Amino acid sequence: MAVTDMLATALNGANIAYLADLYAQWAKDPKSVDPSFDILFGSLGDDEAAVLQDALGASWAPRPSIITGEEAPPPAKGGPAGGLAAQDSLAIARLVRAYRDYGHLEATLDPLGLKVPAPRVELDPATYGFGPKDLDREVFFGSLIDPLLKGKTTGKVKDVIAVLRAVYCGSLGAEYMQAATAEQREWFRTRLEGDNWQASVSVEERKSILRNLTEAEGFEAFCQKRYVGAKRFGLEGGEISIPALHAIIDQSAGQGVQSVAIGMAHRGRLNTLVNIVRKPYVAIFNEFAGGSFKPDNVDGSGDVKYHLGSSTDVEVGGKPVHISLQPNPSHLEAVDPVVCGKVRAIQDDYGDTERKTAMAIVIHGDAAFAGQGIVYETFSMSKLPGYRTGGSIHMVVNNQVGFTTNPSLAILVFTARILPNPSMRQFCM
Ligand SMILES: Cc1ncc(C[n+]2csc(CCOP(=O)(O)OP(=O)(O)O)c2C)c(N)n1
Repeated sequence: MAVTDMLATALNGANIAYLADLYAQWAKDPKSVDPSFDILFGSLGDDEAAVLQDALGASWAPRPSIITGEEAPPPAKGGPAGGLAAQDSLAIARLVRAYRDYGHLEATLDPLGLKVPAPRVELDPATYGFGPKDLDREVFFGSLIDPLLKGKTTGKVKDVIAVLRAVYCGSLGAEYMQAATAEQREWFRTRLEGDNWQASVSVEERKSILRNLTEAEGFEAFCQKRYVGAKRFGLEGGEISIPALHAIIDQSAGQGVQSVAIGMAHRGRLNTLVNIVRKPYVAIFNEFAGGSFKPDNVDGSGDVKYHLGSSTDVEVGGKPVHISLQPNPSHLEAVDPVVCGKVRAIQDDYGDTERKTAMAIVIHGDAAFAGQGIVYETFSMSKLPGYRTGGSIHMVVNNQVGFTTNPSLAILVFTARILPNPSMRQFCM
């Protein structure tokens, strides 16, 4: 049986006392248990291991051994109770783990409400033995969800669920448990569950976001009214990407980035050009009228305004930063490796082996991201010594349209392409 299946079947409440005993034995000597349990315990995540550890009680407390049949000493005072409470603890650990794994699948990510996420059996408390009447029951969860419940070690099942839903099932979804290292997973977890990030936006920052958003929306509204019917690949619905780009550039400049190279296809390019790369409005509007702002910059003839690039020097927080948007042909995502290559060249030029002075921001359309193999090829190159750039920021602008592809079909293409194993596909979707 696969280790994951063993976990699912063996770690149920009825087995907790036996498993906790076996786990203690294994912790002392991994070879003293059946090899299948050696594999099982070795593969446990931090959450399950912590609960088994808690189920054992304090390390100094005398306790019975189910396995050796030794006489049971009196129950230890304080700490987690045995029996039913231990079953609850294990069940709540599995529920917490399920929210970290699958919570994003019930996140309300569609502002139009076209796609309402179906309830997942993994997130149903009943799956873990908590029926409607059990939700008010106090359970012991130790430090499992610190600091979500403000350092508490016990609480009601419904309160645990409420804080988990607030983090994982709101308008922000986070899928991170498949990250390769425990350090990466913990980085995401502490930020999502630890930081009070929803409240940490100051009034000044909110005003700045509103200003950037208004500029982005104002530009789209003006073009729509002034150039009716003109092909412009508007950013409608994705205007938030403009304040997001400002935030990313501000943050990066604060950490020493001197050059930001942006790559994107046509959607939102005009808005990015005026609001991020500061291309003069007059230039864009001249191009709408059929003119060319810098004819010498355009190779060949007849290239269109939503293919063109531009660059500028700005000051961010008192530091000079060069921002460039690379031109892109009609071929979606073709610019991705180009922008990463440019960043690498700048770093080499600066003699920057730490790869901290230049950074790529690659903006994708939702359908193009799912369908174009060049995206994955570019990701793969990030690990090659001759090509790595120290990390790029990838932003997917999901306007819920992919030409003739609707978003749910785009996701199918995406999962089928990169996750050929059906069980993993299930995990991702
Ligand atoms: C390589 C390539 N394949 C197909 C097309 C045709 N095409 C143009 S736009 C588009 C849909 C893009 O959808 P999405 O990535 O969601 O971007 P958006 O809808 O925001 O423009 C397609 C398939 C193309 N331009 N380039």
